[in-house]
Amino acid sequence: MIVSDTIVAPATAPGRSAISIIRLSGPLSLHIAKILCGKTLKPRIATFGSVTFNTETIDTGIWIYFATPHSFTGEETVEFQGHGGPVVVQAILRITTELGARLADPGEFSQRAFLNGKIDLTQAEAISDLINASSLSAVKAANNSLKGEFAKSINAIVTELVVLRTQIEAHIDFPDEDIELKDTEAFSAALNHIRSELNKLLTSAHDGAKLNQSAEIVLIGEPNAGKSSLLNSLAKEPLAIVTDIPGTTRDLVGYDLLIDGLEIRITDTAGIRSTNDIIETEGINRAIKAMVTADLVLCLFDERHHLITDDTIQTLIGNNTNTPVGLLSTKVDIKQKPVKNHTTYPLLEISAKTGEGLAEFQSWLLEKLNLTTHCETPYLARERHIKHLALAKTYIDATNQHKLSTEALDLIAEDLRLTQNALSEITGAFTSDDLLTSIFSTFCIGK
Ligand SMILES: Nc1nc2c(ncn2[C@@H]2O[C@H](COP(=O)(O)OP(=O)(O)O)[C@@H](O)[C@H]2O)c(=O)[nH]1
Ligand SMILES: [Mg+2]
Repeated sequence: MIVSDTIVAPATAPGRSAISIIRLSGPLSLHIAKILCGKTLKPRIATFGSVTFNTETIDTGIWIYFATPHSFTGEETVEFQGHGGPVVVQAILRITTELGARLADPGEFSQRAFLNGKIDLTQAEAISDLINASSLSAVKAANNSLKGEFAKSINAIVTELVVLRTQIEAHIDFPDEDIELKDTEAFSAALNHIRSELNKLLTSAHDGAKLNQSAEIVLIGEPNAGKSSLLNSLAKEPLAIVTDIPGTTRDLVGYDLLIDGLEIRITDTAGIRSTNDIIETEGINRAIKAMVTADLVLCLFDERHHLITDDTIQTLIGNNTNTPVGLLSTKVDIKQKPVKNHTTYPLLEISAKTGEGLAEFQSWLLEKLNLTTHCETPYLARERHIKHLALAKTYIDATNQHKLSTEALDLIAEDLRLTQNALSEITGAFTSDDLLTSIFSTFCIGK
């Protein structure tokens, strides 16, 4: 157990809510809780009590004490579930810091859980991935990683590597001992097995990384094209002001659209046109900036007023973006005939007023974004994991360059060591001690 100071932080989101949870972790946690509630707290028992400091009661709620090491962080931990008012929460945080706690840094509870060996790095990352999951598939995959499935697959490969390294290093370090690589074929087979397991893991990590992606869509077009109406219709509430006065929308207005559990951020913007209005100009600049970082720009057109051509779209998006573009022909409810697509961009007809085309719009959107709502993958992987898995693959592949011979053992040993290091970086494990233990456990050291 790493001895550290006592940290405190609200565990619930800021703002007003029915309940908020404040969490203390570290050696002073129970001491601080006792001062505030004036009661003896028993581990894992919910105790009703107040937060009273200097005879003044700030809140009443439920106190729960988790004794070390049976807590999330492994340290002495206390949680207080109180009323969810920002002033109440701030007052409790201030009092606990007066009593010796320190405000926690972001992720510090999980970091302590990792440092105290309660979870490995992939599990710590999975906690954050679960919270930020943008689809049900991502939730499932993050839960698998949280259960330690990803680390288990990595550790299985590491175990195989350690066995091979033990054989090789023993031969290098104790050449006088009669330890030989008995069967080079078996050794090559073991290497091949590691290689294929690593390849499988890399493939599922690539799939898993896709789940970590979320998409951002920006609605642009001329004023009055129906951008804000579309946003409101998708959100089923009037988030953006809709009028028939051009230039109504100025600021960016966002909404997280859920399609089969997949979250897609849709941003309404100011209509793009020349204007002398300073505020509207700023709104247009924001729209242009949003286009650059978006995954898809949707150009909305009221076809009754404009023939849609590549030129008109280029005028709107200018040289501002390489982001893919799609076209939405709006107000289909008051159009005479179906729109003909004279452009090279994909086009869909919709009506924000009647909802026509909006169901199709959702699947069209997923297709244009190359997203799927049902991605079955065992793990939710991050770029960091892919980077280290790819590195591990490079090292294990490098062992292929050497013919298995006594002269090549040093080189193979080094490649295997680097492979293991790359994998251990993923789980955050410290490996050299493990390796020493493994090597000498097969020897009589007293000799
Ligand atoms: N008939 C019809 N009118 C619409 C539709 N969408 C928007 N409008 C009208 O078009 C005008 C401009 O809409 P708005 O959403 O503010 O356009 P924006 O400037 O692109 O955000 C408003 O009067 C809306 O009521 C639609 O699907 N059908
Ligand atoms: Mg608008």
